[in-house]
Amino acid sequence: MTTRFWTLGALAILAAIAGAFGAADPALAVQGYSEPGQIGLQRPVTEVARDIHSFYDLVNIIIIAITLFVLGLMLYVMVRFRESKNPVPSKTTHNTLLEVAWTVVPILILVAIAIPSFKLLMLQYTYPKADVTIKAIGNAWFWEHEYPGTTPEDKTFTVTSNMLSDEEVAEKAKATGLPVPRLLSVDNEIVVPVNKVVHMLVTSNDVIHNWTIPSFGSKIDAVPGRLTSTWFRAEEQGIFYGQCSELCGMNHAFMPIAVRVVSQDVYDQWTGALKAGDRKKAKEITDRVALEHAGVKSVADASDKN
Ligand SMILES: [Cu+2]
Repeated sequence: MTTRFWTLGALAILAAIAGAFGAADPALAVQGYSEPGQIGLQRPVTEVARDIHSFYDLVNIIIIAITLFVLGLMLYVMVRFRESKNPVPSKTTHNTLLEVAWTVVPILILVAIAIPSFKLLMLQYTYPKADVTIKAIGNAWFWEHEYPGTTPEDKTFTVTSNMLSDEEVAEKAKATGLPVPRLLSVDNEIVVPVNKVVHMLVTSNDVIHNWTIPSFGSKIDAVPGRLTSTWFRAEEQGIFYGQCSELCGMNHAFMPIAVRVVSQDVYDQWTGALKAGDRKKAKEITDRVALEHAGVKSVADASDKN
């Protein structure tokens, strides 16, 4: 009877937790940053990020099941074999069946974790052919992104992103009527085309930083004197944020990364403007797309909404 009670209780808790995982998704943010009160990880927009989420859920369910099973066993033993009810303890030392079971079952659990884990690693480290290659350079404390040209006419250009101060955030939010997340927004966003493979080559000018966009499932150390890399194929347009994820010094918390995912057409206009050295036009393009991504046609329209 006692065993049955604990089994049912454990199952009920597991079901509730599984329900919470499943139910968390629809309420999540439409943009690439975490919302106040959000449960779970940032919404994935790449295959790698989706696989990371499934793997995270799988491992969590296994961890919770093991923890509840062990808790149940301990409580059962404490009650069933307490001194007052069991004055003469058993002298049993070996039980072949039990010993085989507690060796084999953990092996099976590890195999069940290893298979999806290796599949995920394969996906993360098998680079599809690049449509766009960008070099990210970490600096204390801001990011530079270099878009290398492929021919002498195809000019290389660099986008330098600095975090917006609290005053700048307030100013921009007021001017555009759009959400401008604090500690994430930057002056110059980098732009990539939607549904295209982007190779991100990552390095640093000073100390170790880390380039990451959680919604892309990309995270890699930026090491001075070395080139590391990650790749992503964003399946949705919008703005996606990340923060330096390697403790790098005083302003570590203030060097965000902002990636704007746009159509190929807009991407070509933006790169065209920067190759021609017209930073003002490039900025106008990203400002215009920001309004479109927020579902408004113009600044006046955005102000109406507020
Ligand atoms: Cu850093």
